[in-house]
Amino acid sequence: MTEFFQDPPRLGNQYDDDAFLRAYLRWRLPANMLAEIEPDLRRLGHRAATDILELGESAEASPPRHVPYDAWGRRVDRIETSDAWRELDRISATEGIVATAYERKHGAHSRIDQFARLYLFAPSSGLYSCPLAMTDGAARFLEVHGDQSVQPVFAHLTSRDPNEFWTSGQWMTERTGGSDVGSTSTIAGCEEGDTYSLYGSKWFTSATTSQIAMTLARVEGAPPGSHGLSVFLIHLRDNDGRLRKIRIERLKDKLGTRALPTAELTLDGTPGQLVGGAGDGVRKIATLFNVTRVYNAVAGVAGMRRAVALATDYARRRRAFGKLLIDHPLHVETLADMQLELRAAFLLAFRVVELLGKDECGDATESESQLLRFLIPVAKLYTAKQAIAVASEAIEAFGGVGYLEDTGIPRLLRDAQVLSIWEGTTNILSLDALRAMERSDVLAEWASDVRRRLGDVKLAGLSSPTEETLNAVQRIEQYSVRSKGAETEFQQAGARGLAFAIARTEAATLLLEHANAGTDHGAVTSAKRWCARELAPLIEADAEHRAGSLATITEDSTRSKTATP
Ligand code: MFK
Repeated sequence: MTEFFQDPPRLGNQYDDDAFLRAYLRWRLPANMLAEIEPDLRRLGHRAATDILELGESAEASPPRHVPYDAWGRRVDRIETSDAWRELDRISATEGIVATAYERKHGAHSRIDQFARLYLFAPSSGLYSCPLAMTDGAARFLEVHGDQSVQPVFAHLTSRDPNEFWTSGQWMTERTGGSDVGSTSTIAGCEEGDTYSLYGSKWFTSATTSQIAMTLARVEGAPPGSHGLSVFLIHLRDNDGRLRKIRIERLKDKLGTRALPTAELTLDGTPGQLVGGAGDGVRKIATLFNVTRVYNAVAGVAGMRRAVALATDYARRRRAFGKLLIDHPLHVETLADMQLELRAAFLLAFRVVELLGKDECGDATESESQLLRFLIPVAKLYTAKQAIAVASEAIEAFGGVGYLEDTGIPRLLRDAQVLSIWEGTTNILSLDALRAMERSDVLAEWASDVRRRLGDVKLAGLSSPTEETLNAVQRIEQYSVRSKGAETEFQQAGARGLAFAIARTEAATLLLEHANAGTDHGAVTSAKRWCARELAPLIEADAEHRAGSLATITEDSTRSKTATP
């Protein structure tokens, strides 16, 4: 009798195998630019399935370790990382994952090139994409708010030379929380000129092995709240490699992102350079976190792509009930739903990437800059939630082995779960989008932008989904008018529903535009399926049932209290 052993899923070249990515790039990039960058993307696609993947897995298997003291009792606070983690740093530099954006070789399109690289790199990188996000955000912050004195730091952050390349941390979260940043309690005392000494605790600091970090602190005597905060640049170590008055309390024990050294720190007189002048720290550091939020969105869709690639390959190997999974209609339907979610989220994330590229190169109109500000939280919150849903579905597509740690598959979900938490949770970002709508006429800008783009969709067969999308825009506007006339509590309670409705409608528009462009034969089916399924309920039903939410929660928790023995 021959024993049965199931074949594991395999990954091929992640550029060549990704027809949708290639169709998108053909659609959005000039042919000569694509021809120029394609060899790099193809090489990275190969590496994402070979050496980078191995390094990412190795980094995951050898998580960072905090060594507080040396053998002789001296406090050293070393964070030991694996060789693999350090090699991923070098590869990030040589592959230009950050640098490509700042070389701006292809003007505004450079961001598309760069984020396509990140898309290929991220899901194999053991979360090295996280320090890169902070690094890119810091580079952009220094470019916008820094003066000549920070130019050498900027050059390190955007270098392709692995011996020169630096990464940056972003330290915003304190024990008071990662959301309510205005309550930051770190104090900065002025020493001389722009040099300050920082005192405080940072509760979650990612990438603590970086060379620099950007952080928030309140200059002594500055007013409370976010306007009283300022942004500081910290060089973590002195010339001998010792931390500069920074104590590492511990590394965090996390659900996922285990290769990533996330630490809890005390700043005890740490020297920091004030950048961008005193005050309005949250507004200034938004330049940084808007970039990291775009990374979050692209890393989210990259994770979805990995989940879909693995589940689809497996469906071609796994037999059950006498045939391959790929021959079971219901399984195919599930895979198609995952693929559709991926397409929609991908286009939403890359819409923001395109706007970011234009904005940075001075090519964006005022309206496009406003749309960028508005769509970043929308894209971040939507892609994060969908990445979790798709990762969960992928695990189920594997059955029991999908639940086993040594297959590597559970990591898809553990690493996806953080996407909706860090860089602004779903609710915080929904409220952020709501505030953007309150402070400007961005909703009207968005609606007229969508209508204009839908006006260009002419392909036969797309008229009905185009009508559905136009109708969705109208319903969002009507809801918004009603909401504006209602109590603040009603508006805030509906912010998530509104943000999701906008995300789904923007995605519908992008799917229709993509189908209309004719670079991908599956695009028409995707656009029709999306519009039929995602635009019907939208937000009205959500609003109707909201009134009783608090009463229901209060009643249920009262009941559970009385039920407790
Ligand atoms: C989960 C653990 C895993 C381990 C990893 C750890 C990694 C650690 C990394 C982290 O720390 S993740 C946590 C990151 N935290 C955030 O991303 C912040 C989330 N909170 C928000 O985004 C809040 O909305 C915000 C802090 C901005 C609210 O603060 P305020 O002071 O109540 O907001 P306000 O008054 O709306 O904004 C102040 C100014 O900033 C305004 O400008 P003006 O002063 O000119 O009026 C805003 O317009 C501006 N602003 C706010 N959000 C903006 C923005 N500008 C542009 N884009 C935005 N998104």
